[in-house]
Amino acid sequence: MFCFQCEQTAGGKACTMAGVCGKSALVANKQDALTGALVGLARAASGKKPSRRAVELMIDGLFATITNVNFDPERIDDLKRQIEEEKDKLGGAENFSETALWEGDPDIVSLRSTLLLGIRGMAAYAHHAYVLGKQDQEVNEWFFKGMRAIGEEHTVEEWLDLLMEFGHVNLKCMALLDEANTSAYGHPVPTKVSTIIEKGPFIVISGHDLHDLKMLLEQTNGKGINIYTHGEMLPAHGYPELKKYPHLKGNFGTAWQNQQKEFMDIPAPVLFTTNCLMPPKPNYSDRIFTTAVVGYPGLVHIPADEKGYKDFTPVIEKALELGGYPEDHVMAGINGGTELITGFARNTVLGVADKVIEAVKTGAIRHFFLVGGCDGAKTGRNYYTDFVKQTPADTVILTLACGKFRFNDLQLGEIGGLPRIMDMGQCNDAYSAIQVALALSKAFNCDVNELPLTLVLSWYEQKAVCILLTLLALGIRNIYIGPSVPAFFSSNVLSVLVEKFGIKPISTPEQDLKAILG
Ligand code: FSO
Ligand code: SF4
Repeated sequence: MFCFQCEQTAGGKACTMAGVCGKSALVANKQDALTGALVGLARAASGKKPSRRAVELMIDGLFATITNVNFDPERIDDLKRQIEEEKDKLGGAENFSETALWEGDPDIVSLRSTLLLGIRGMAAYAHHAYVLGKQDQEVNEWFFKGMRAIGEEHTVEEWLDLLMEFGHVNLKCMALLDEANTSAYGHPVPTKVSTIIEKGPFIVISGHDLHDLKMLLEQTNGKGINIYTHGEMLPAHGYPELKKYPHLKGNFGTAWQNQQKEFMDIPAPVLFTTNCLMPPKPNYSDRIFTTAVVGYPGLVHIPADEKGYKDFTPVIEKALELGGYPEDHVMAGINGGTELITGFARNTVLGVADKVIEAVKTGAIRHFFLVGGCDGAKTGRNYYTDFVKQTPADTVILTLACGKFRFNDLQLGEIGGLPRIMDMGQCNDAYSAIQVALALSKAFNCDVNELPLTLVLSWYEQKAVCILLTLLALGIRNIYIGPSVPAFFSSNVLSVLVEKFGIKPISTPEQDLKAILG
C-alpha cells in the first residue's frame, strides 16, 4: 500500500504497511484500484453526457476513499464492480494503473496527488448537495475532466493550471451545497448549544449530512428519544428547519479524534453519516451504525432505498434498548465549558455588516482571524487553542469545521454585541467565510488581501485540500497552514506555493501573532 493523503500519515511521509487511521493495506490497495477504475469511467464518458448513475458512482467512489470514511473491503469491491459495469455501458475504456498514481517524478506525483485529493474532498460536498436534490452540471462534468487528467501526463505548468481551475470549480460546489442546505433548512441563526446529555434514551449523530439528520429527527419525533450532534454535525443546531425539533437537544463530545475515549461504554447508539470514523473499540462497537458511503466491517449499515429514504429503526431500537444515562450527564468541552454557540454563517454575519464595518472603522475591531479547519490527534494542535487564547481583545475569531472544538467552549467576551468567537459552520461553510471576506473587501473598496483578516488553517484530510485550492484560486495570500505541511507537497511544489501564494507554515502563536499584528 501507499497512502499519504492525510496529516497523520506515518512518519510524516506515507503509510506503507497499514494506515495510522486504521485502514488496512488490503483496503488501501482496493481504494487505489477503485480510483483507477474511476479514471477508466471518466475516459469511457469522454465526449458523452455521463448517465445519472455514472455521476453518482463517480461522486460516491471518490468519497469512499477519503480518510476515515470506508474501511470495508467488500463495499469497496462492490463499488468498483458497479463502476466497471457503468463503464462498459459507456463503451468501455482502460483503467489507470493504480501504481502509476503514486510513482514517478516526485513533483509530478505531488501535483497529481494534490489534484486527486482535492477532487476527493469536493466529492463529499457534491454528495451532500446531491441527496438534497441539487446538482451543478459544471461540477459534475469537472469530476470526469479532472479524473481523466489524473490519468494523463502534464507539465508542471499544466498541473498548476488544473489545480487553479479545480479551485474555482470547488467554489461552485461549496456554493451548491450552501444553496442545498439553506434552501432546505433556512439560513443558520445564532444558537446556543448545550453539552449536557439529558437522562433517558438518546442517539448521537456524527458527520456532515444534514439530510440524514432531518430524516432521523422525523423518525424519532415523539418517541421519547433525544438527538445529540457530534463533531461536524454541531452547526446543524443553527438551521431553523432543524432546530425546530425540540428533541434536537445538544452536542455530545468534541472532535473526531476523541471518539474512542468519548464513546467508551456510551449508553446510546452513534450514527456516522460521513467521516471521521475511527476503528471502533470492542466496548462500544455494537453501538456504531454507518450510512451513505461510510463503512466498517461488522458494523450495521443503514442503506437508502431508491428514493433516498433511510429506515433508522435499528438505530432507534438500539437507543431504546440502551436507555441512555440514568441522570443528566455533563460533557464539558476541552476547556471545561458547557455551552457552545453556532449559527454565524454568511447571512447572520452579513446581516450585521454595518455594525462590523463601523467597528473596524472606529478601531473597535482591529483584526479578524479565520481559525478553521480540521482537528486531529497529532501533537502540535495546541497551537490553535493557544493562538485563540492569545488573540488581543480587539480582535474577532471566525471559525469553522471540527478544529473549533479546541476553543469553542472558551468565553472570550464580546465586541459591540458580537461574540469574539463566531462559529460559521462545517468545513464546507468556508463558502460563508469567503462570501463575508468578499463583501468586506467590497465595502472597504480594497483587495481581499488588504483586509485586516488572516487565515490560520488546520488541515487533516482531503476536504481541507479542496478548500485550500479554492482559497489559492481566489488569490488569497499569506495563509497560515498547520500543524504540518502535507506530505504530498514535494519540496519544489511547496516552494512554488510559498513563492506564488505566500503560504506560511505555522510557527508559534506568539511569533505568528506578532508577525500578523505587527
Ligand atoms: Fe473534521 Fe473529519 Fe470537516 Fe474533515 S470531521 S476532519 S475537514 O472530516 O470534514 O472538519
Ligand atoms: Fe495513512 Fe492517512 Fe492514508 Fe490513513 S488516510 S492510510 S493515516 S495517510
